[in-house]
Amino acid sequence: MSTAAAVLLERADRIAQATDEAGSITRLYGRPGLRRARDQVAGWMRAAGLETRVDGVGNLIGCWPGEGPGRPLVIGSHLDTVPNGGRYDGVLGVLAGLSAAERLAGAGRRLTCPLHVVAFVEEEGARFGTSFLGSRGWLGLVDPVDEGLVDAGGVALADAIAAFAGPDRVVAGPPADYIEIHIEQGPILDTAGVPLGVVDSIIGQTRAVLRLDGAAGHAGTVPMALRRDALSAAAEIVLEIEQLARQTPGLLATVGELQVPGGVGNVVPGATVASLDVRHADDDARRTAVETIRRQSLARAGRRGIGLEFELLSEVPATLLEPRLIDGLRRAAEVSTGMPVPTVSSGAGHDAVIVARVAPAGMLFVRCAGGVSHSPDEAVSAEDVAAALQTLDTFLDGYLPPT
Ligand code: HGY
Ligand code: MN
Ligand code: MN
Repeated sequence: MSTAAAVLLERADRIAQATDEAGSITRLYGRPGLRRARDQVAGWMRAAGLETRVDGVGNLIGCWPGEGPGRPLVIGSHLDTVPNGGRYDGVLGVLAGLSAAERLAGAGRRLTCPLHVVAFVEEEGARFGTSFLGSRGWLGLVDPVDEGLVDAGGVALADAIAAFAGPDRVVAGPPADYIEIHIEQGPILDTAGVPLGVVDSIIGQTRAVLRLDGAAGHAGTVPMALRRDALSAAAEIVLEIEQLARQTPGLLATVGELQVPGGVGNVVPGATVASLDVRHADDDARRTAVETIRRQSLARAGRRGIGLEFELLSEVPATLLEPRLIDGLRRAAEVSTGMPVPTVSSGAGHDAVIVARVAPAGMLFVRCAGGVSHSPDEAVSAEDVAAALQTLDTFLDGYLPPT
């Protein structure tokens, strides 16, 4: 399996070259870098003997037929990245599925059901703010609200979908089972000194945007007492959000983007736009925190005479994965590695949260160095990748026809 792991890592390096920004790994929905990555993976799928198609939002699906018809076993993850992201977030899962399909096809072996390897093309939500567009689109769950979204350049999501979609408008039905292999993106496995873990739950998340509307003015003539400085207000709000999260057990709240549209050094900021990402293992606690943030931010802006629009972009509930698949992956990992296989709750969101709405979903985590992710420093070892591939093959034995 070490050869297959080496091939996977070499392919991940090739995909890392498919980027929208030279010098970084940046593949946003609908952009040329993602198209190149999708084409590259499609080529490897076809070379392996899989039939490929691109669906109505642009996801790539590679199909290996089963002994019989029926709902497929799907192995999937995403090809898009955050800006300046890492080379394994999402890509590892797509390439692991491809690798397993390659071995089956190479041996002329078929599972009892079809095997589909799916490369989702929008999980991060980096361009339009709404996450899991790929897996939601794959299942026909894109709602009209999404399509009204526009990116920073004013391009409507509906237009971006039309330009990136394939000719195939078929929406996937619920798979028989869904498996996603993903780097842990956290320190648990690295700290425990083990290569693999299984995921039992994925915490819920809310994404929102706060738009503050103050008054632009000349930096040299508007007295401090008369200003309606939208950036100073946003700064207070960001610190208040951080304080709430620090004081609330289990709450994670992040303002990852803070923009001053058209901001320049000698103008009092008249407007700011802030992103908001709120997560908690308990949905009620998360929703309460979002409402507290909304109320506190409105009050804070109001005291400064500044308007605030608080727009909810997306909400994904905390998700429990399928016990049968958790056990199956754990057994396969224990057999393959002879090491303990911890059970991990994921703070990161994954396409599995969407697929779990309609089908049994399971996730296998792979150790990443220091738990670092969403960074060019993301790293996995060839040994751990080999362990994951061996685990996947062992797990797939359960889908082979009885001999
Ligand atoms: O934001 C997340 O949790 C995932 O990386 N999209
Ligand atoms: Mn990610
Ligand atoms: Mn990911």
